[in-house]
Amino acid sequence: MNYMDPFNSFFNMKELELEPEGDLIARRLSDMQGMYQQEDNVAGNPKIYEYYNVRLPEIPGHLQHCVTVISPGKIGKEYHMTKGHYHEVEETAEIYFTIQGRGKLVMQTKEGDSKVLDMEEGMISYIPPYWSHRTINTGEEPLVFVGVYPGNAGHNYGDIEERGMKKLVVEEDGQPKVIDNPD
Ligand code: S6P
Ligand code: ZN
Repeated sequence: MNYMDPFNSFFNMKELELEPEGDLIARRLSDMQGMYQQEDNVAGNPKIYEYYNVRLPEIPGHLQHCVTVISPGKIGKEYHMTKGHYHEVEETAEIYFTIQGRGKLVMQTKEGDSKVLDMEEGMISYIPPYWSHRTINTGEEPLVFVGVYPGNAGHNYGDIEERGMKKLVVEEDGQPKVIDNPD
């Protein structure tokens, strides 16, 4: 039997960096074209979020885990958010553990049901099989959370890239509000 050695990763809460780094993926506004309602007239190409994947085999039995950091800010009225995805293997679930900041977790099924959960320090959110998921930073500091999901889950971005999500999170009178997507 070829055993993998157990190992630790360390998330540096001051630098907001994973050690050792693993795979670091940064998403800027240009990586999310068409996902925000008002993306024109935004100065520059702001970094919206980044996430660190611990490198693991993409096979059943393993548990992928990664840390996402969404910077605070808005594009038009919409708060900074992730692209959102279904898992390629749709019957795989995920757990998000929020370690800093405040936000919303928007989920949707292919039948069109939507659910929105609050994210705040200490919250453990369960994303059951079949629900697509997107996270939104509604606070003034970085929103930081750990995601844990099956090794073979994979990611399907296409559906949300093409059709968006039914619920948007916008700022109204200084407060986050969940609204229906007008498109
Ligand atoms: C992976 C998990 C997260 C996201 C990350 C970025 O299954 O849900 O690690 O990958 O939050 O979001 P997205 O939608 O760009 O992958
Ligand atoms: Zn996921």
